[in-house]
Amino acid sequence: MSVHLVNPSDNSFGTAVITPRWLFVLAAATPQSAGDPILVDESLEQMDPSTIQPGDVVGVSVHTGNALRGYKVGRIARERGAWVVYGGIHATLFPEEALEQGHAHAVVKGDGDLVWSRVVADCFAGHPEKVYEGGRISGSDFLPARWDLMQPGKYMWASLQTIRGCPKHCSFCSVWRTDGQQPRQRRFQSVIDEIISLRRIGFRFIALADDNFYPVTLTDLRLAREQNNLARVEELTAIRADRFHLMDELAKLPKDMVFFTQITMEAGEDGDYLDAMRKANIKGALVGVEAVTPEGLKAVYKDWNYSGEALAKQLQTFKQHGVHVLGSFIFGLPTDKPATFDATVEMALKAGVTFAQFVMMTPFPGTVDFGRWEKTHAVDPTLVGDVPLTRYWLIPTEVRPKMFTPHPSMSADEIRERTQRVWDRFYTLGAIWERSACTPTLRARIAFIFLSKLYRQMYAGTGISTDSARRKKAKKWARFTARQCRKLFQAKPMPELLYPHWEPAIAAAPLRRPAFLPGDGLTEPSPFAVIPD
Ligand code: B12
Ligand code: SF4
Repeated sequence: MSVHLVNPSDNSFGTAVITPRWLFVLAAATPQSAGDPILVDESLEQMDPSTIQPGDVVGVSVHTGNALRGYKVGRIARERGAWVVYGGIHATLFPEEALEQGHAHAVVKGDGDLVWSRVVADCFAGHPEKVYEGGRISGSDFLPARWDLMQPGKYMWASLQTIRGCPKHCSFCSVWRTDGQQPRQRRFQSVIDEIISLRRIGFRFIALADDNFYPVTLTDLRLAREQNNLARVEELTAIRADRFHLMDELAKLPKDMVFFTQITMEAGEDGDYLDAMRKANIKGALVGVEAVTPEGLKAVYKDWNYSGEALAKQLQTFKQHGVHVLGSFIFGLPTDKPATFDATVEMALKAGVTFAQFVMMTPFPGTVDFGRWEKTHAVDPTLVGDVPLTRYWLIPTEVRPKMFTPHPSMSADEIRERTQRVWDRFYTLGAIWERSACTPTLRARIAFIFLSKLYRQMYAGTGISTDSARRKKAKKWARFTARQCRKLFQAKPMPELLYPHWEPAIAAAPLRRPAFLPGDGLTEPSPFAVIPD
């Protein structure tokens, strides 16, 4: 009996930009008695149903965007006699739906790191529970991933998590509700060990798949001091100190490493933090700009963000400190007007952001926006076929609308077309070439151009376009570019790189080390050894 873990996707490119981290973390959480799990990432290639045998356990992860494909995977697996278990953000929010539509035997809500071994054991024993509460585990329980099970040569960037949760409460985001507002920091020793295991096998580009890499702002600290809340000051100071400690350790890693993370704009006020990021080789960050006007920011509960001239200045500060910005902008907010599109792209160009994404307002389940929108459909629900629009992820992709919430003055098509034009304008070859001047070598400049074009095709060309011919062309192009890009990201493996010796005094709990790579000639602890304090 085997354990299979499937990352569902309708689009298989043969190569992927970022590793789906859950796959390799759940692999680490799979009990040794079950043997090595079989990992299938459908963004590379589709699952082969014939590999599934009766009595196997098939774990499927679903977020809202891939739920429909995920449910199909589960149904196929169940037909073949396997135990089917769902997890991930969407299954956490809609366990009943996964049971019904995905023919699940069980659903895991929340974090899988600790609970998964029990689920597998229950399935093999023939009596899984319907719903398991994985909960929000503490940072010291985050598992390092089983990178030794990754298909070689398929991914450009590895992904790694240093923190979960976000103290903010943006209206379009579910993270603060599902992962919680209390930041849960992983122990830096465990982070560094895992990075070393990745560098050893030739990964030097790593995405820090964190909700918010800047959990404590200077304003948070100032307010706590002004309120004379000493306990809070102490708590915030400790979280902040831990971040700096992590960055100090990152700075000691091989100099060719490149990290990328997600952060709030307030970090722009914190020169010390940005400098530490730069020293730690965190060379880029996704910054949620969302809207360029005060009204737009208010609409998404993000009025602590800057707008206008101050916004351009704030974003430029990142660059001045050596941290490149991937600006993320949302279109389709009720406050948007036709002029907003040009104003946004002009702001993105003026602020000198290195990359930008322009996403269309989507009410994701678990968000404040979704709750409001769902209420408006309570009495007279709109149906597409027999599926309510408020369950849009269950509508077949060919007929699924591209926008769901009506805009007060623009049609969905107008917003989509204007958004497409904004992508086109930001990613003209001339504009990319100009931005690529930030790279040190010609090779890096070429990599930058390829990556910009790939990003544009993968996210805009295959996503917001309603024209199926254009979508098909974009997919073909993205597949080709992805292959070329991957080569540019390859690095020479460094099997000689040693794990640091961590002083037991620093370690508060047993430290799990990532699996070492067989044949690297180094005497290292056995895979997943628990190192005693
Ligand atoms: C890193 C990240 C990305 C990266 C990398 C994606 C990748 N290839 O991995 C990038 C930047 C590319 C990205 C893109 C997008 N993302 Co994103 N992303 C994240 C982020 C910050 C972390 C994900 C991660 O790797 N976590 C680390 C792993 C270990 O945690 P995990 O996936 O939650 O898995 C744990 C549990 O959920 C559970 N689990 C998960 N699967 C399973 C399966 C089983 C069987 C079991 C038992 C348990 C289990 O156990 C795991 C270990 O504890 C999350 C935020 C979040 N908190 O989830 C958003 C998030 C997943 N993204 C989100 C969105 C909306 C997007 C985009 C649509 C954004 C956009 N508009 O373009 C795109 C979609 C891309 C795509 N087609 O998939 C939303 C999803 C909302 C939803 N309801 O689906 C999230 C939740 C953020 C948010 N703001 O709300 N994303
Ligand atoms: S959008 Fe970013 S800042 Fe806002 S709640 Fe989500 S993770 Fe936090």
